[in-house]
Amino acid sequence: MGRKIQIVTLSYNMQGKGTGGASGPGALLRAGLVEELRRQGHEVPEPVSVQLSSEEEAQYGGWNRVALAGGHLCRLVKNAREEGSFILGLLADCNGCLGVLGGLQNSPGEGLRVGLVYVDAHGDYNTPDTSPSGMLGGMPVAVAAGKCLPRLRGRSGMLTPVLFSDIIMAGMRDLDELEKEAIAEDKLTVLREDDLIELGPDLKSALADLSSRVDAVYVHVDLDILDPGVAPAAGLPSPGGLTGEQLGRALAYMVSDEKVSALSLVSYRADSDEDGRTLKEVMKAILLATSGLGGKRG
Ligand SMILES: [Mn+2]
Repeated sequence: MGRKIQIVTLSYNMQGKGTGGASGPGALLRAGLVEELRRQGHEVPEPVSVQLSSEEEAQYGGWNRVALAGGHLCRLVKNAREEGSFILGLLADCNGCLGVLGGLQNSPGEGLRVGLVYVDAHGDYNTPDTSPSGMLGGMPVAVAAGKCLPRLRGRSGMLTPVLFSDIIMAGMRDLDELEKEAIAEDKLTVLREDDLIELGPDLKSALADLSSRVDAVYVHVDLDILDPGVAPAAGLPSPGGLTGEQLGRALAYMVSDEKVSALSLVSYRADSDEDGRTLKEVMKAILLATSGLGGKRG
């Protein structure tokens, strides 16, 4: 039994359009993702893409471009939700999580309580005053949680921060010291890599608890959760991690919960995937994940 799946792409990042992680969405579509999803029995309309206007392109630069793109992403997600679609986001990087969260908070209706499952090798929980690098890409969960950069959060369409209690961090293996402290202080739910691989009891109970509290759940996946040994062209490579198959199985379990309304895969750097190995691994993960859509979890 299939679902209506709306693919939403975001091909902009801090470097501009279509390079690095922003090259991933187009490459996944060219590799036949839409056709594969239809073959699984899903109804898949033509993908929709974030497109900045020429005025926006002209002012595009710095962190503001992330906010502009986030606003567009929010509207695309909101529209697709109103049509009853499950959202499959193919996004340049983790900053895109803000626009997806915004779209879910706004639809259907508005002011929905949205939970976040954040699957990433990193915490992305730095604020400008804890970040060792100053990179915005290390902050999106902190922004979503209301700890910093409120303008960016608002421009991305978010009506309210995601509550600490409604955030699950899964599979982190590379954390900065102050970030680790903040995750503990804010009492975010943390799942280990093994919980994902084994679909362990902690994963199942954390998801069930979250799902029972919120109106909708967003599952965000930075593809650097994958082992760089099998997927070197994904995110910010860090030793360890999952195979595409392990990731796909964990995601299939998650999306079989009907509160899960959106799944994004981000930072596939197609332009450095010389042998196409990462593409294969990412496609495997996505198609395993979507095989979990449409059924009800027992
Ligand atoms: Mn990330």
